[in-house]
Amino acid sequence: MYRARGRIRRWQIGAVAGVAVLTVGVGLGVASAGEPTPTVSSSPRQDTTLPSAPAEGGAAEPTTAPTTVAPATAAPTTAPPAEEPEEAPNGTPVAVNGRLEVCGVHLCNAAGKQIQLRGMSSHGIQFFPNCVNRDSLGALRNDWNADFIRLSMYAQEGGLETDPAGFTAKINGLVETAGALGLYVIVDFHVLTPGDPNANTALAKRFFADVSAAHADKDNVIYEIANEPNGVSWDGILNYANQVIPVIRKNSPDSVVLVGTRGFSSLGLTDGSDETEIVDDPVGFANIMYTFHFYAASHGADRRAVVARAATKLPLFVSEFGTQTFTGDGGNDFTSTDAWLDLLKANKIGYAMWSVSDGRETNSAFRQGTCAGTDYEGDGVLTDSGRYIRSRILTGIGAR
Ligand code: IDC
Repeated sequence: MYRARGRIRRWQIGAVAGVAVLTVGVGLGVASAGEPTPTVSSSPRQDTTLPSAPAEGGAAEPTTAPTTVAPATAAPTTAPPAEEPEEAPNGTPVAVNGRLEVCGVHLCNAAGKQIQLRGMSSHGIQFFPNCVNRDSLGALRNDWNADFIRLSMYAQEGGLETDPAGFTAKINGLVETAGALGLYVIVDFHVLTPGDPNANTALAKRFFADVSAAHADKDNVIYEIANEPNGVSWDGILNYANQVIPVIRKNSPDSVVLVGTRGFSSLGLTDGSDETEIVDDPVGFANIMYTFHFYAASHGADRRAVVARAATKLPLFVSEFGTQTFTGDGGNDFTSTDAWLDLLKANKIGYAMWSVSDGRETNSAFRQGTCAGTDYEGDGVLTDSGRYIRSRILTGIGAR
């Protein structure tokens, strides 16, 4: 279990490079979705150091900048071997921030400080089974300075329903891999078609019972119970949430849970509604956040105004956005995306871009063919949207 060991200062990063961690190999040459062949290894592996701090506002500010990057061959000197596999590596997002909690309309770290988590969403795990692995997650952490990965487990379209045991094992392995790297994970139950999550309640209960049992005492797991409800009322979403959340909370009582909103997680806007239906009738559990999704070439200033207003009343999390139209393809609109990310930064709303994949659509952050290899670092493997979001996550200030 990857528990945070408390608040680690940025300048301590590098002191314990080369720790032994329990790693679960996944996505290594797995040819078809649903047939994961995780290999567990307890052999020490080198953990590279981080270039800078994780979640904005989360790390204690250093009094001195990190000075050295430990060589890849550095041996651990101070780490207690028996305990190390249970700890997030020093300086990583989970080590720095620990267990998260919803505080008012924000997300707070274990020290009670408001933080904005910045990360990436996978594409459908069944569509790109090889793109999320230790190498790509290592690049997200080390080379992008990302705080988390969202694992999109489609219910349909060749996803979970076709092989519940296999896909659940795959997700569990990836949660372990992310935890060993000190990354947070959003486990996304990706409902899309059909849009009424009540059509998938039994599958969701089983999935979340298994996943939350496997990771009950970890600090790094966030649960997203319904990606984009559509064609369903807020009452219908509440009905589903009231059945699924207790399943998760039975195993992991303090976990943060993200709830999809009406109209493809538009806070109801796509259906001609807005956030007031949620404010008037919120989910009746603690540590809940509501998701809002945008695709920057389709959604502009009018929706930003609603999000700015809703952010004063509801804990929001942008668990998915794109730089293109809602088709996930076509030209990128980086001007609109800039405006969105500035709004999210101003309100400390966490975000994940769709997607960690190497397909033909413009949402793919990696160039075609990247996921067949092991090299995910630098600009060279990235598409236009990939270069853009890496820069935004790295700086957090709008430069690119
Ligand atoms: C898209 C994928 C595309 C896939 C389609 C249907 O990019 O390859 O064929 O889903 O599975 C969403 C959804 C997300 C969509 C994405 C882009 O959450 O699954 O991915 N999008 O269309 N909501 C708005 C946009």
